[in-house]
Amino acid sequence: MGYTIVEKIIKNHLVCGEMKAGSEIGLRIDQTLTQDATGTMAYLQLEAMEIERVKTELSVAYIDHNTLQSGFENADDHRYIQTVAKKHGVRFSRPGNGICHQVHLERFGIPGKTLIGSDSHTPTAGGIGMLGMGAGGLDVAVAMGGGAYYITMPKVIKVELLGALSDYVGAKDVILEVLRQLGVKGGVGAVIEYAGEGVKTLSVPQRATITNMGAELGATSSIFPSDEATRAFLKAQGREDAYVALAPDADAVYDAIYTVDLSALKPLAACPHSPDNVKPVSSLAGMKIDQVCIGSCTNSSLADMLTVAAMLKGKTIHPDVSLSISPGSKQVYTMLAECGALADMIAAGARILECACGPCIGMGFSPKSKGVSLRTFNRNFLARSGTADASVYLVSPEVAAASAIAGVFTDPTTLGVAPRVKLPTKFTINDNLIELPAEPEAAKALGVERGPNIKPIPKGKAPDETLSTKLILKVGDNITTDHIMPAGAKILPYRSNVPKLSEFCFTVCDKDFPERALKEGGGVILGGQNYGQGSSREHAALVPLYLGVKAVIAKSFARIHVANLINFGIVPMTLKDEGDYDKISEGDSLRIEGFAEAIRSGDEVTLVVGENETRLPLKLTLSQRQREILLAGGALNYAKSES
Ligand code: MIC
Ligand code: SF4
Repeated sequence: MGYTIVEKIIKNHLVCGEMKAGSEIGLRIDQTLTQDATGTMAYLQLEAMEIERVKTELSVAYIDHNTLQSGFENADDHRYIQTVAKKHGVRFSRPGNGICHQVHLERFGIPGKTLIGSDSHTPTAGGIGMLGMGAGGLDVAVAMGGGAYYITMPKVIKVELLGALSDYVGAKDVILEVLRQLGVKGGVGAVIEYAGEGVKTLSVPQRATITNMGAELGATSSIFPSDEATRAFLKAQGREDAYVALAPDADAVYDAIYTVDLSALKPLAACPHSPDNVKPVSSLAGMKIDQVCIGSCTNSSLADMLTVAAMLKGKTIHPDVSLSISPGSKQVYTMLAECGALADMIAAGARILECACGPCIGMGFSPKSKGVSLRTFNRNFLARSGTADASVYLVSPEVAAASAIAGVFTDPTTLGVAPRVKLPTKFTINDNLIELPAEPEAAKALGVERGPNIKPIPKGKAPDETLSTKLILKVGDNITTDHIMPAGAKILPYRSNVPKLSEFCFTVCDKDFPERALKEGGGVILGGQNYGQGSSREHAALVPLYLGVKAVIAKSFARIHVANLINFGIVPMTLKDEGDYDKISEGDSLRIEGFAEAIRSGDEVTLVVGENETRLPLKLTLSQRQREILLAGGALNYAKSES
């Protein structure tokens, strides 16, 4: 039986476990990346584990998220990351160099290698045939120290692409179509492997748009073959030597197969407040809009920007629309300036932002009250834009540009012939904003700068023999990490300050939660399906830990979040019978006898609820390694006890 691309890469990097779907495997990690909003924690953990020098082939620390410096906090964090990176062997991508995933694709991604990043959109690298996975900062720190990264051996889902895209239909529409077919839980436990004749019609940046938003399917990763288009991209980046061909064996077996006919696709939009709430743009045409934002790690490549510039050229955006454009990297920005496209954008009235995450993570550009905002981004979760009652639609750059001009939702296929954008055979290369680490000997003498915003990381405790506590919060299905630990310009500066950050925990759902949790001395949270989907932010586990949360019970969990919970000693349990969800109410007393014992070796516990002592079975789905981490009170304690 032949191998899929995913299996080939896993086989080459397997350090332990069996390649059997569903069992835990450990992988050797070739490259890591961090960004600033999760990076401070990752490096604090690297220091706590006393890792002097990273052991990966390449590790890069990017500054791209917290770039709105309205106080000292973000600047202090940037400086901490810069100095800690220099000392420990990590390259440092300075603010202004661009969004981590875009820059990594351009300058560092290598087909066939493994990459983990403290950011859920790390699978962007799948566009170049790399197995990129999002992970919590602690797991990234462990990988930097040469440790394995543990995942559940994924299923492999094939998405067969047929035909070629027509005018004004983009890569964004491909992934929106996949999201429409599979939904935000459709990729859980799987890697999506793209195949078929349509693949060769897509460039690497287009492929990266598709793999980027695989995160929104809940997938472990997404990947494209490495072929002549990959070679051409690498060559244009002056890195042809990094090219290797990658294709599945002819007799590779997939767990499921979906098909997307590129030639039949029409422009699509993900409607509020979920990336899988997909409708044809034609059905929304004419709806008045207030704001358009173009950029983010999903759609900020040179080709995307040149297309937008060509559509805006000689036009003025509608008077009722505010348009922001953030190019994905310094390379893209520079090339837009060099060819004059930037001038066309400016002339049309676009508000040009720096090359960073910006509005995507709520760093400015929040829409007006009840505003309708069209964004080329990847997430439209409730309140993520910073305006809770805004309606955010996710669209392609083509739809975004057409609508910005018209002032209403516009299907660009009604505009006639699309502009033809010609991509350069050579990108402008200037890596002067990537700082190299110090040589090992010199590094020893270097200090690390820590601003007053950087507070110690809360530590987990070993579980009690009997868990006796209360249900302090009950939430529904598809709770995102943006609900658990909101981001945005006002909150992100406290990513290194867990006590302060805790004041915002779950406030999107329940503004009294932090106070109640502290008053109750912690407790248990109950969630529905896919609890913790979205970002890799380990703050969504660290902060509940700080507030005293001991366990989370849910119908099911999202992959990265459940790993983060375990890393910080919070016990994830699932309802054996999903119908039992209705039998537990907020405020109920909860008791689990033999709690620690079950973590040691059991697969099931009995939850005793309320005064009536209703008994409900819960499942513990844990590997031996995860059991040991939980018993140690989290991965940091575990790592210490191992060394
Ligand atoms: C996001 O898109 O939500 C983020 C911000 O990039 C996160 C990381 C974070 O919370 O810092 C992600 O996707 O992992
Ligand atoms: Fe940044 Fe947005 Fe991409 Fe997250 S999704 S890495 S915030 S651009």
